[in-house]
Amino acid sequence: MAKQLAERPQDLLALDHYRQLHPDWFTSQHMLGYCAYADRFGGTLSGVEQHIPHLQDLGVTYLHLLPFLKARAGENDGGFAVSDFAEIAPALGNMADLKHLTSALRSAGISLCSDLVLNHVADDHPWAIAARNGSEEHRSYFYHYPDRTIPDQFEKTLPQIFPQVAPGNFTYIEEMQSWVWTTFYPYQWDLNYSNPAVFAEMSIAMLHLANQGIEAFRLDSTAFLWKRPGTSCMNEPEAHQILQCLRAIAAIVVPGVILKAEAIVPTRDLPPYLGSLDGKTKECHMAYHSSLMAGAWVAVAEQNVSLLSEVIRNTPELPQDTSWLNYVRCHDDIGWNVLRPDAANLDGDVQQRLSAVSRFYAGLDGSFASGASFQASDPSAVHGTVGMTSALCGLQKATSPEARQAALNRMLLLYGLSLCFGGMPLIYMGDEFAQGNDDTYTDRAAHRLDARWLHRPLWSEQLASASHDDQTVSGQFRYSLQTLLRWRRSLPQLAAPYRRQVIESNDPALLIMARIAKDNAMLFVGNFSDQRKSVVLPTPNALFGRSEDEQHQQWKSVNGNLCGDTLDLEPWGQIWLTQD
Ligand code: OTU
Repeated sequence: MAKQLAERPQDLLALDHYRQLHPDWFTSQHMLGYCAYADRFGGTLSGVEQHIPHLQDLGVTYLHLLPFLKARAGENDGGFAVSDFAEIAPALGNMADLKHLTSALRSAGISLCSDLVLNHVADDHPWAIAARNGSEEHRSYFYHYPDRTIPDQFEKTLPQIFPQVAPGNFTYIEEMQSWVWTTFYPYQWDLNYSNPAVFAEMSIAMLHLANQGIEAFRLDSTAFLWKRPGTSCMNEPEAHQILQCLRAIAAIVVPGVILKAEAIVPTRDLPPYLGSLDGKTKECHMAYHSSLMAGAWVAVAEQNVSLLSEVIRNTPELPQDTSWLNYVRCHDDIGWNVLRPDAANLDGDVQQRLSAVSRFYAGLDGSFASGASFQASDPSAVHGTVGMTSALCGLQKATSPEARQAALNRMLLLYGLSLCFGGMPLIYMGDEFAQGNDDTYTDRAAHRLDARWLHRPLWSEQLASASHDDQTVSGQFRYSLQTLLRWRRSLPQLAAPYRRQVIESNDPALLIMARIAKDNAMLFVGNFSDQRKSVVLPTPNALFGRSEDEQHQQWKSVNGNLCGDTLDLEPWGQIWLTQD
């Protein structure tokens, strides 16, 4: 730690100092994320730099570039099989390019977020090679078993992530005459955090990258860091302790850096990833809210907000200086199974309900969507969904102007919710100009077996330039999205710390969510249906539990039209309201 601190550049020390004085810097309504693969977005790290004006145009302040470190040759899970934490993937550039990129971004007000793949390394990482070559020291970096006894015991309670192309959680490695723990692909070897050397190595990897100007880390697969027989080996207490130690190290050496937990787990399992409410235990600064994301898609499929509202009601209050990471789509599949506990609180059969949603987005049962199913392990699991936002929202199948408008409205509705929810919203590359699926992935050997590549298209220069023309579909979407983005920036009620409340309405397709900053509230009203709706709003006084005799205030819609207390919403429409 001392060595890394001594090497920390002056400008980053200054940033550390500023952020220690403003520990809530990432929670404001001005923060906006953008997520892309470096190669799909800009070709190389320098190519990404060329896109800074595009990011600025959207108001982006945080760029998450998916793994750009040196990865395994051939199949490498989109870079999530890292073979060197201190080297850049040669096709993307080198460390000097990374430094250049981080400082160019910083000058543009954009923080660069890098993945830190904590749970595993590639089978050609020097640690794995040394283990194969007989180094006892390096064998102890991994979990390895001479026969199936212990693996079989664990398998009884372990989930499967890629059951069709990577069944099981262990891989037999000839040279080691052992079964090695591989939760994800067989070429991703799980790290053994019961060996302190592993934690030390990963801490150094983090600090070294932070010193190149990385300002945020997306801690990949955080749920899986500790193994305990008889459990799913997810969310174990020791996994949280590892994250807390990592946070402490970051706080000491690189306090300007934030940690984001990628834990795709049910809402009820999320709070510990953000530390304790009293602030005594600190863990990550941010966490993905995957149930909110999945719940919003359920509402669109079912034209019913019951499950989405339940997720919002179950969303815990945040500890100080922490925030949600909200998103509509990301590079992974939409996993429906995280919704099981929330759905179990409601009427109906959970399995049937989630399976129907999964079928809907695969384009079955007369649906407007053009997605596909992702692998599932057994009949008790529901298939995840792959596909770009625009395809899942029906743009691909739309043949009439009305159908196109409905698709665009659905996309905006999902983005609108993620902008209003509170936390940092993320735009997934291509969504800003309504880019569709990439059906060509099956032509590429390294991608063919993983359907998530359906929604990992190449940056489209053609759509990007079309999006400057509001006569095109891309332009129409971008123009509307940018309007929402502008509204959001102007509304301090939308900063992460303020509380939210779902307001019951008697229409199952209407979501009315209030964001309440002291005595100043805003309302997000979303129509999750293909029917026009008229909505009677509670008065602001009712929202604050005040008597109606008190000073009378009215809602006004953010785009300026006074509307009294009854609203008309077009199909899939949304209205944002503030107090007069
Ligand atoms: C994460 O994924 C990454 O986001 C994936 O892209 C990687 O494949 C994976 O880790 C391995 O590094 O388990 O807690 O599609 O949602 O694998 C997170 C399934 C994970 C992903 C899941 C996810």
